[in-house]
Amino acid sequence: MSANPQSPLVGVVMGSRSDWETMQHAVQKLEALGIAHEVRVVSAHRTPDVLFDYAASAQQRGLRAIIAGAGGAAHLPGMLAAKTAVPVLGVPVQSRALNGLDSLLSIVQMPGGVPVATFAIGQAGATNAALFAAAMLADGHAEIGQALAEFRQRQTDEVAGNDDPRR
Ligand code: RP5
Repeated sequence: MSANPQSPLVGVVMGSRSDWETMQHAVQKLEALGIAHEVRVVSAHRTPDVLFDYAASAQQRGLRAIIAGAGGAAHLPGMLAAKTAVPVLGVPVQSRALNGLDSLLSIVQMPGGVPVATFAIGQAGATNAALFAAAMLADGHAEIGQALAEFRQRQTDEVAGNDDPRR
């Protein structure tokens, strides 16, 4: 559940509670940028009916992006994309068996016609999915565009202000 009382613009879903360690980084970024969001565990394999209901109602509930993280045979992002026109941003969770290569390939190799925007494996992917959602929303939400611009400026300043690796 989102801490933000506004109607959620972004849904963050994951296939298992075990994905939270990765997906919390997407949520942290959404919170930092002041983007209203919700968080749910929705499993393509264990709760397929919940997945269908979630995807079928997403647009009408006002979601403008769904960030979906899953590991292993990671069907969740693709199945969501099959059932909603809301853009799906897929985050491959690092799996124990294959270090997330299985997750990455499961998410990125969608057949032509049902796109899932696929991000890096693990924390970087979760972070970037949230930043990408912010960029998508910036056009219609000036305050999100402003928060994103400020984040990027801080990031630039931090690197520029620490450019001698010996210090
Ligand atoms: C996937 O299986 C989940 O997305 C998770 O990454 C992986 C393992 O799930 P658990 O066995 O930890 O619940 O469905």
